[in-house]
Amino acid sequence: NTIKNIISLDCGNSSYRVVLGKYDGNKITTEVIAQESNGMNKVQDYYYWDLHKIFDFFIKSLKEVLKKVDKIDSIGVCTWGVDFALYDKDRNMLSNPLSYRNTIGEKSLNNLSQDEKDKMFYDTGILCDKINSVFMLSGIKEKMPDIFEKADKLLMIPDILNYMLTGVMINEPSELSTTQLFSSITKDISLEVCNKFGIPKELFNKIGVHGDTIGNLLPSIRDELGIDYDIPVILVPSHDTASAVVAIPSMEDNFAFISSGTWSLIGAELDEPVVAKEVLESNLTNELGAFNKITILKNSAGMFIIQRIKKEYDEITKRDNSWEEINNIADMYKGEVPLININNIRFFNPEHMGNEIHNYLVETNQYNGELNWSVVIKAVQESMACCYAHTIDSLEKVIGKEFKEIFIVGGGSKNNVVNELTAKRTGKIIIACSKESTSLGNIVVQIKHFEKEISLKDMRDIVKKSIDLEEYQVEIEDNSIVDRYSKLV
Ligand code: LFR
Repeated sequence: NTIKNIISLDCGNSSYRVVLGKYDGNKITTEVIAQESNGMNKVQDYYYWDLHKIFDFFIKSLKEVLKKVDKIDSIGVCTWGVDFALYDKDRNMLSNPLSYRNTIGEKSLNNLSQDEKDKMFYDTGILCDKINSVFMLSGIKEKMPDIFEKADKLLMIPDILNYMLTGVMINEPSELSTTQLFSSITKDISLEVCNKFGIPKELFNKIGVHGDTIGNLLPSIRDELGIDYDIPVILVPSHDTASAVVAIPSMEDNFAFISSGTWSLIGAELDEPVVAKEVLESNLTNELGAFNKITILKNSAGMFIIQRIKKEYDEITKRDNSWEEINNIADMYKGEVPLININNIRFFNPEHMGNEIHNYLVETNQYNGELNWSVVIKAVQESMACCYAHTIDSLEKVIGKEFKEIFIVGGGSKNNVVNELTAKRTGKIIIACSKESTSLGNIVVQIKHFEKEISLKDMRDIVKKSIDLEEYQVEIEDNSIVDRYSKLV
């Protein structure tokens, strides 16, 4: 068997990376070739992403890959959800993509009545959420009418990178489902939602099929890389959550997962969306996963809060503290566990996270005194685990299945304190998978280009052979803390 060298370009909110996967016909070994931190740039009133910089990094990293292997066999792109850029008729990007942490779209969401929000859910299977692209688009329409009027095509973040690589404009379906302009029920653009917000459906391109080739690397990029053969760019599930879920080595249907990164996506994989009142009431949403599967999940704040705290604490202590040190600080606190609703809007993008949490704890009489980092970090860790337990409980009710185990994937799966607390609060077996699950999922889907008959189950079988799992299991004694958390949300 010859080895296939498969590349994942994986771009998260906190960092982006290029991963080389070597597939030998049986399993995949992965190597992170290069990684850089990502972040929004604030210019005047808005937060933007710098896609050109990310693209440049990708090309440089491909050069690094070519120092290690003779040939690159294929490439796939995945990134975070909801953000996009608009292109004019001449295919020029009209503005750098805005970040979903802008508030520009909030007004059009706040203007909706509960009935209107419910209708949008019943049309699309997607819960109305302030970050969904439909609201950002309405905001652009109102606040940046020139841009909106010139817009001819809309590309989501991974679609932009695919376009930069191949010159082909296509929309990938799992990423599209984060817009709420696409229905997970009909698996097509929702005319109802487009019409409601005056968004022309013509903005969308052809919707791609997972495993198909989008196009080959542009000749100019081939020249720059110094190669004389075609490299196909494959359409993988390019929403990072969808790719990460592919890399869950469960042999069961409808398994539960937490995809842990900047965000925590707490959910289960299903064959069909559940479009019912209970889903709405539990704040769950039916996103599209790989190969038309559904990932029913809650989109919760994740490591973002603790990452912000670490940054603030690093600034005060004027050093780069390790995660272990951060965890040890929390351990120093021995009093009653303080809790915050991690999804409270206050913690979405505050000026100073530590102060915001501290103030909240003081206001809710859970703490008095000066800002105490032990208390703050402890509150976040415990509240995350409680949020997971609370959400898994509603998920079990909604889909009528009790889970024995929960798979954790993504960068956050290496936080053993949160993993252990999650085991304690849920009473389930927690199985931590790969830190690079998104890339692994991206890579394993590309195998379809070489082995047309491969199924999703076969892909998971390959993943299972390729990674080591770590299990956490803890006896629950008193779990009233989860009830205390449930009262906050
Ligand atoms: C995770 C993720 C979530 C999405 C959020 C914002 O990285 O893609 O699924 O809701 O980022 O885009």
